[in-house]
Amino acid sequence: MKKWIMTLPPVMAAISCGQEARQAEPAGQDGPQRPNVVIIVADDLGFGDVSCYGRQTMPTPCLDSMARGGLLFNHAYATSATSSPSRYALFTGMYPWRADMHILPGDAPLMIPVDMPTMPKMFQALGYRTAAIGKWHLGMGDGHTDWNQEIVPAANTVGFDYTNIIPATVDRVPTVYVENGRVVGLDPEDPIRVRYTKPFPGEITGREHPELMKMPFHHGHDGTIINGIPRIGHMMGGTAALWDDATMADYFYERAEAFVDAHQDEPFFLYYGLHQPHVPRTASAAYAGSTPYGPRGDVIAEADGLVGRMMRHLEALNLLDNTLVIFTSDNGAVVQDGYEDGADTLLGEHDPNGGLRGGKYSLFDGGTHVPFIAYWKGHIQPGVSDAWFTQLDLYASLAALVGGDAPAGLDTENQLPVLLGQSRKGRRSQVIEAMGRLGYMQDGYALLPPYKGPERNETGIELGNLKEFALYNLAEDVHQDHDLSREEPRRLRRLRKAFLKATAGFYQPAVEEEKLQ
Ligand code: NG6
Ligand code: CA
Repeated sequence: MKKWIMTLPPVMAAISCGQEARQAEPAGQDGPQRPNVVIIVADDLGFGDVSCYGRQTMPTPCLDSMARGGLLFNHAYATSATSSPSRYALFTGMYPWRADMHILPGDAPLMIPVDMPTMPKMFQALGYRTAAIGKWHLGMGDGHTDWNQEIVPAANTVGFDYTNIIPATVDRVPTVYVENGRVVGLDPEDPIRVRYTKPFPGEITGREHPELMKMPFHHGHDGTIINGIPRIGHMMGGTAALWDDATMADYFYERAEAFVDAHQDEPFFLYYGLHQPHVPRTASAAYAGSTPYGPRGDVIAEADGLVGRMMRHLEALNLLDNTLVIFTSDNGAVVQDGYEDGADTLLGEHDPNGGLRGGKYSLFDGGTHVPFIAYWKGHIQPGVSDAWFTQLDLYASLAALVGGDAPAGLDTENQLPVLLGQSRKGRRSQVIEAMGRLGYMQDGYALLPPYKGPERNETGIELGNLKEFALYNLAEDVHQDHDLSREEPRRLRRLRKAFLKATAGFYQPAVEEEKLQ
């Protein structure tokens, strides 16, 4: 049985990122107290999609370089197997299921109340300049947004001085950039209308005009066709403001770099949400066709290149030893997520979830077990950590780092020594969430409660809807093949009790109550 302890692969001679992360010196006591913090979150990038985790099928030279100079986490988790809940937890330090978070449509209201404590507000309170650039997916406005006016409340109210974001996902309308609560490039003579209920009269949809699609849909995604790509939802107008899918990577990178440039002399916090490799996958000209994996591979190469560019830029500004850079993904990988882009047929030997069971949407480990690298030159000793770390803890951990405040009562815990590689004793337990279903992990074991529902969804991913409580030893059984619930009844009882306590009232039993005793 494959253990989940992995080592860094040797430097791949043939593939270079153009930047070799320098060896960090041991963490010093008198380092900067207010380092810049950059959190880069990829969208649907799997544990196996990053080659420093040991698989060479999908080369990611820049991430590998970052990992060689930083700390590579073997057991890092998102709270959720989809984007909106996962990002909610990252920013608020609260479990997303407490707020009934789910995948949001593009016209959803802002889901983080304006008076809620957040990680970016914590940075702001200390005088940091803060920005959110790229994928957002936490809603904006009050739920009755007029996209032609200033959007109130804007994403800025979460704690960002500057925002330049896409409202939801690349496959959802409105397909426009929103900068500080205003649609970028909007022509008032051509107002935008958005709705998710039904098509507008005269709208060109994928369902009615498949002949106009450059990228056909496989499931869902039969709404408005924009740039030849059918999306989820319905949109009219706003032609001048529509984003160009193929230049989105550069658009956001340039804003991220400009933000860093503008604030290089003061502490800054940058959340940079990469839109790759979420569907629809449309690589920029420099990466289109650059891998044998079709658009999915191309946009992973692109995302990797963007990380490399950012690292090189920080190095050029001489900021690497004063900037903690974190790279991770919002949830596990999915291959076929709604478009006919060849990702499934071109996969070959590549396993995007790196041997984990399930993937995006799943309660199995592939849903929430994500790539995670922490890099801080001179402060984080390069290496590999087997400690268990969750994105939920970034809020309290970073607050501890910079002397900020994470109020009591949040779910986030201070795990700074783990994040910095000074302790290998990670978090002991975490609730996981996948499409509204809850699971639990404790001391290297995963508990999957029974749930009604299909075994797989349209993506082909196993969702983890089991008939009875199942128990897996993640350390011994990476792929969760052996349910230990009968062999270890006492442990099962213990975890079930802890799970019910941790989720008090939120778990909806799918089996009769007496079976839970
Ligand atoms: C699903 C979409 C999927 C993706 C996902 C959100 C369909 C059939 N599927 O509803 O394509 O957009 O939502 O992904 O429409 S996430 O990573 O942002 O959570
Ligand atoms: Ca995602």
